[in-house]
Amino acid sequence: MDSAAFHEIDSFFESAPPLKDSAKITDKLNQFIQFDSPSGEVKGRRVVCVTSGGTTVPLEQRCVRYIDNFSSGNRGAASTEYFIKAGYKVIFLYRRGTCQPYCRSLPEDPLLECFELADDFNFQVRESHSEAVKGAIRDHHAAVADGLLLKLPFATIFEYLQIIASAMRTLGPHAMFYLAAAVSDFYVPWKSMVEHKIQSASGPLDMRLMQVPKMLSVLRTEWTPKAFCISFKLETDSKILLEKAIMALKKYKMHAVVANELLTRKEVVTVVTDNGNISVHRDKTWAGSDVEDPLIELLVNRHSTHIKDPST
Ligand code: PAZ
Repeated sequence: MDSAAFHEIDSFFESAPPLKDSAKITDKLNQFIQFDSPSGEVKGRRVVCVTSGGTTVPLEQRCVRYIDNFSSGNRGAASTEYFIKAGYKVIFLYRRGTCQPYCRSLPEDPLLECFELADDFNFQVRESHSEAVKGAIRDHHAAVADGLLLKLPFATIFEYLQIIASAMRTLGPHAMFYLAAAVSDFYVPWKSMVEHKIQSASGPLDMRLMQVPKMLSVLRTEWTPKAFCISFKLETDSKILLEKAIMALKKYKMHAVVANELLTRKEVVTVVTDNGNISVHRDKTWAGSDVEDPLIELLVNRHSTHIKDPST
């Protein structure tokens, strides 16, 4: 990376609003990494940082309006469940309000739809949702109690990149980064952002957005050179998808780039690597299947190879 790129990254962090609860987040990360499960099995486990959901770009410091990035968080939540099943500790860095691990089979408003009043004082789970609710509570509690799941929320691009920079510094060579979040490409620097709500009486809005500095190179080469890094590439135009993914693989020296199209992202993804591309499909013979199941299996195997020989 050239010095101009470092300078851009430094000025992004210097001009960002301070991360609320920064010390608490660092403490949580440290405790999570060092935690041994009651059964004593966790020590030396692999760790993955799964990012999920879209980052926002505030347009005002006292933010009323913002630009958003599409991502329901389903990919990140599903992948987290499969990583935990494969024995990983997962730092789930998610956009507030998006899909959560173990809650994918619950309805959109679980509190109101899964529960009913038994009488004036008590409530109970509706029979129709009892298996889904029991499963979600059991699996989620087990993952947290065993020290396998840490959830950290973000909303803005500033929070996302600041938390990721702290997570990087906590993790060692057995770590994986699985960067499924949809991250803003453009932003308004905090110092040039108006404080109060933009007024419509002033006529059409004319606004200049800066490019968010690309952090993937610095992640690979400076922050965690030994970690296994997977980034994602989303496009709506199938004609440019693979070309863009291959470009990202080479430019940012990723170990793999998962390429997906908006409309088919739940059915098929292409894992782009230096040794060729692999299409991963959802198993259509089973209604409850998802593409994250075979995808995580493939990436866990690749991570094992990387741990044995980090130069691969
Ligand atoms: O969150 P979701 O399940 O609705 O979608 C997942 C996804 C399409 C956001 C993800 O697979 C992805 O491609 N993330 C990177 C997006 C990007 O290119 O910025």
